[in-house]
Amino acid sequence: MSEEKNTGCTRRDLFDTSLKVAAVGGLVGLTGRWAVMGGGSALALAPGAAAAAGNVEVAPGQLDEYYGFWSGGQSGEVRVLGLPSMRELMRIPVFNRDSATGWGSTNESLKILSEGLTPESKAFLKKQNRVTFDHGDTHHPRPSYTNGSYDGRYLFINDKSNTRIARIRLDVMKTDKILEIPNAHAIHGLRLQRYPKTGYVFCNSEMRIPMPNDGTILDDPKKYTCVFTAVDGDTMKVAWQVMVSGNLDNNDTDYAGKYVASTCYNSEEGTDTAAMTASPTDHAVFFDIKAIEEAVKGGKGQMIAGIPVVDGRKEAKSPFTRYIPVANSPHGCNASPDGKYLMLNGKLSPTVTVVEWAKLDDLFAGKITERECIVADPEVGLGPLHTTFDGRGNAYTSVFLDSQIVKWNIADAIKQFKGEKVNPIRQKLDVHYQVGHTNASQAESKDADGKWLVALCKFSKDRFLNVGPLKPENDQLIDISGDEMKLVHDGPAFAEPHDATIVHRSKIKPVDLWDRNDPYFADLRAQAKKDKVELATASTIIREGSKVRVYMYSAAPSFSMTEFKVKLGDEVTVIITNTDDVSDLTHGFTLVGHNVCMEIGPQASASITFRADRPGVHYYYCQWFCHALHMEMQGRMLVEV
Ligand code: RUQ
Ligand code: CUA
Repeated sequence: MSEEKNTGCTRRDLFDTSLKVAAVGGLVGLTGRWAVMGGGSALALAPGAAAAAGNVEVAPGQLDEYYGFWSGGQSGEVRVLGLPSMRELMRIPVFNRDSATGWGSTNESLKILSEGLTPESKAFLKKQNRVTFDHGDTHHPRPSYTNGSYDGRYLFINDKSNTRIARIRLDVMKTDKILEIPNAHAIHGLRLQRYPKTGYVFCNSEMRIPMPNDGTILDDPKKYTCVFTAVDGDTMKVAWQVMVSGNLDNNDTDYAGKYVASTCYNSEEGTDTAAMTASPTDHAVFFDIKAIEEAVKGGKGQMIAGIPVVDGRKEAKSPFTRYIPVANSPHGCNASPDGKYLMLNGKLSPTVTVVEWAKLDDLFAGKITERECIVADPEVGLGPLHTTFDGRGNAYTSVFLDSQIVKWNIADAIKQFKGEKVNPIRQKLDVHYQVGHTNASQAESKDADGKWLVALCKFSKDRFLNVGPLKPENDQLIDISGDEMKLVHDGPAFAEPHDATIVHRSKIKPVDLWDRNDPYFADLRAQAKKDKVELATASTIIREGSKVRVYMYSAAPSFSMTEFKVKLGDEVTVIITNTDDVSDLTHGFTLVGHNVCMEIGPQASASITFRADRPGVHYYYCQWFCHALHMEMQGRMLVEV
C-alpha cells in the first residue's frame, strides 16, 4: 500500500500540496503499532506496579520504574538502561564517533566536540589534520541536583583519556557541551554539587604533571602537581582550581554545599607502582568551598592558563584543604544519603573509613585533629572499592578481591569503633566476578529508596556464552528491598561500564519532539536567516564561490529535493529539517561513498559538510526506517566535472 495509490496523486503532487497531511495519514497504521510495542502512555503503569522489588520481569508493553545511566567505559558513550529489566534503552554518543547518528561528523556535533578544547589541544590536533579527539574513556555518570534530589536537567560524565568532561541534556538525551580541563591530566573522579543545586562540577585530575607542561620541566617529579577543578555546570566554564598533594582518585560532596572531598593515592608522589605504594598510609583531601571562593574573589589565585589557581598542597598549610590520613591507596568516595557521612573505601586495606561531615567545621577551625573526624572503620573484606546505600541506615560495599557485595550497618559500625561489642556486617553476597562500582536506586541523592542495587563486575569469565578472548563485563542486579540481598539478573556489558546511576523515572522528563527554537540548531537558524531561507520549507541551493549550501526538508517518505547538482571540488553543506511532528519519526541522510551520515529527529535541523571530490552520480538515502516507503526516500547528487 502506497500513498500514491491511496490518494490518487503522484509523489510530486504530494510535495507540492499536501505532503505532510498525506504522509502523516499514511503513517497512522505504523505509529499505532509502534505505540503498542513501545508502550504508549495508556500502557504506563502506576508507579511501582511492574517493579515491586523482587520481581525483575517487566512484561512486554510494561515500563521500567527506573532509568539507569551507565558509563560506556572505553566506548566513550553513555547508555540508558531500564531497571529492573536491565534492558538497554538508548546509547548517547559523547566522546566517541557514532555511525548511526553521525555524532562526530555533523557540524553541530563537531562544534560541541571541538569548541571546548584548550588552545594546546587545538594546535596539536590541527597538526594531525583533525578537529577533535576520536576516543573517550568514561567512568562516572552523574545526574544534576536541586536540593539534594535529582532534577532531570543534565547528566555529566568524565573522559579520562583526553582530560574532558561532558554535559548531556536529559530532555533530549543528547550531549550539548564538552570541556577540556586545562592544567589537568586525565580526569577521573567527577561529582556534582548537591546543594543548593548543581552548580559546580568537581573534576579530579588523576596524574601529576608539571605546570605549565611545556617541556621546561621533564624528569623532575618533585615539581609535578595535581589539580582539583570546579567547573560551573551552567556555563561549562572552569571556575577555579586547587593544587593538591598526591594523585586524585574519586570524590564526593556533602549535602550542605560546604565541602567536597577526594581520595588520593600516591601521597609518596612516585612515578612507578613500587614508589606509589611504599607508605602504609595515604590520605583523603577535604576542600572548603567557601574559603576557596573567597580567595579567588579576592584575587588571591595565581592565573595559570587563564584560570585562578590556589595552593592547597599539604606543605602550604592553606585554609583551603585538610588531609585526613587513611590506609594505603583509598579508592571509592561515597556520601551517605542522610547527609551525615563520607565513606572512604580502602582498596589495599580491608576497611572503609567513615568520616562525619559535621566535624569538618571544627577541623578547618583547628579545634580538632584530622583523626578525630573519623567515626568508624569497619572491616568488610579484601579490596573494598565503592559503597552505596539503601536509605535505611545500611551501606553496601563492593569488595573486589573477595568478589562480594558486603552489607553493613552504619550505626553499628560507629558503635563498634567506640569499643562496643557489635558486628556491623549483615550479609556477604557473592558476585561474578571482581566487582568494581556498586550503586543502589536513588542512592546518590537524599531520596535513596533501597530497592535495587547493581554490582558492576569487571570479569564475567564463565557467566555467558564464550565470545572469544575479549569477554563482556557482568552488570548484576540485586534486590535489596528485604533483609537479605538477592541476586536476580546477570547483564553482559561492553565495554567496561565503571559506574552507573539509578534514577526514578518520575525525575526524568524527556520530550518526544524537538523544539524548532532549540539552541541545538541555533547556528543553522542564523545561517538560514542570512541566506534568506526558511528551514522548514526550503528546497534551495545557495552558492558562494566553491561553497555550496543545500537546504532541504524531509517529510516521510521524501526529501524535498530528489536531486541537486554541484561542481567537482565544491565544499558542500547539506542542511535538512525534519518537518514531521510525529513521535518516533526520525529521518536520516546518508550519502553513498562519501563518509556522510546523520540523524534528523522529528522537528530538528541538522547539517553535514563534505567535499564533492568524486565526479558522477551519487545517491543519498534515509537510513532511519520511517515509513512503508522508507526505501524510496532517496535522491541523487550530480557532481559535474
Ligand atoms: S573508578 S572501580 Cu574509575 Cu569509578 Cu572505581
Ligand atoms: Cu525517512 Cu527513512
